[in-house]
Amino acid sequence: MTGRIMKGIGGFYYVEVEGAGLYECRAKGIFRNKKMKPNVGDIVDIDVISEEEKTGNLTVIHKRKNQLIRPMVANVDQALVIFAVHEPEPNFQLLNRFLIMMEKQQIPVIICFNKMDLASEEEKEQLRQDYENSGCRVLFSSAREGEGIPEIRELLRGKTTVMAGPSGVGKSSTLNTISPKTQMETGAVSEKIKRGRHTTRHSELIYLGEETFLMDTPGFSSLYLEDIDKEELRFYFPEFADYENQCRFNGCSHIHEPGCAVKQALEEGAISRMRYDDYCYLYEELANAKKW
Ligand SMILES: Nc1nc2c(ncn2[C@@H]2O[C@H](COP(=O)(O)OP(=O)(O)OP(=O)(O)O)[C@@H](O)[C@H]2O)c(=O)[nH]1
Ligand SMILES: [Mg+2]
Ligand SMILES: [Zn+2]
Repeated sequence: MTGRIMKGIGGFYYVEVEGAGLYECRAKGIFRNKKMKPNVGDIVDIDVISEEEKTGNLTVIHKRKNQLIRPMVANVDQALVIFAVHEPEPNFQLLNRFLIMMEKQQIPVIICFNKMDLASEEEKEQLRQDYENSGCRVLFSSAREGEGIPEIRELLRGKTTVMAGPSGVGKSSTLNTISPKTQMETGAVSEKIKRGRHTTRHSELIYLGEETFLMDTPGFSSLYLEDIDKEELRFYFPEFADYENQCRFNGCSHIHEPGCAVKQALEEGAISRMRYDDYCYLYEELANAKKW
C-alpha cells in the first residue's frame, strides 16, 4: 500500500493511507544502511503487519520532489513562514535567512505576520514596505481573532504547505483556527522573556481535505546559511533583480562599488534599508566563513 508519512516519533512513522487509515510503521534496516531517513511528507510504500493493530513496515520511499533541512520535511509546494508582530518581537535577520534558504531551494514563501491584534497601523505599514519587494506574498493575521484566516485558507488549497517560524508566534494556533477539528497543543509566551517555549516538538502533517496538507513544525531560533557562496547571495534578494544590470561593474556586489544601481535605489527608498543592511551583514558572514 502507498501512503504519506504524517509524523515520526521515537522510531515510529505514522503513515496515512487513503481509504484505509493511519498505520504505525517502523523503518527497516535498509534505510539506515542507505543513510536515508524517512521524512514527514514522504510518500512511502508499506507492508501491513497487522490490519487489526494498524501496524506495518516502511519498504520504499518514493522519489522526493524536494527536501528541506530545517525543518526536515519532504515534498512541500510552499512555505508559510509565520512571525509575530509582537510577543515575541520579530527577529528580522532570522526571517531574512529563512527567505534566502527558501529562495535558494525555489520554494515559494508566504510571509504571515500574526498577532496583528497587537500591532498599530504604522507598524503594519512598515512591515509591508520592508517585504513588499521580497518576492513573497505578505499577509497579516490574528489567530486569536480569526482575522486573515480565510485568506490563508485560500492560499493553502490543494497544496502541501510547511509552516515555519520561531517559537511562540502562533503556528499551532493558526492551524487550530484553520481546522478547528485538529487541536494542536499551544503554549503561552513566557511573560518574563516574551519568548515561546517550544510547545510543538515534532513536525506533523495535517490533512485538511481536498488534497490540502498543512505541516506544523517546532519553532526555530537560529538558522545557518548553508551551501551559499557570498557571490550568489545577491540573487536571493529578489528586490535587487531590477537593478542588477544597471550597476557600473559586472558582478557588482552592491556593497563597495561606485555606480551601484542597488545603492542608488536604496537612497531613493525603493529598497528596504533593513533588508539591505542584512544583506551586507550576511555577505560579511559568508566571506568570513570561507576563510576557515
Ligand atoms: N494576541 C495574540 N496571541 C496569539 C495569537 N496567536 C497565538 N497567540 C498566542 O501565542 C502563544 C503561542 O502560540 P502557539 O500557537 O503555541 O505558537 P507556536 O508558533 O506553535 O509555538 P511553538 O510550538 O513553540 O513553535 C499562545 O499563548 C497563543 O494563544 C494572536 O493572533 N494574537
Ligand atoms: Mg506549535
Ligand atoms: Zn551594484
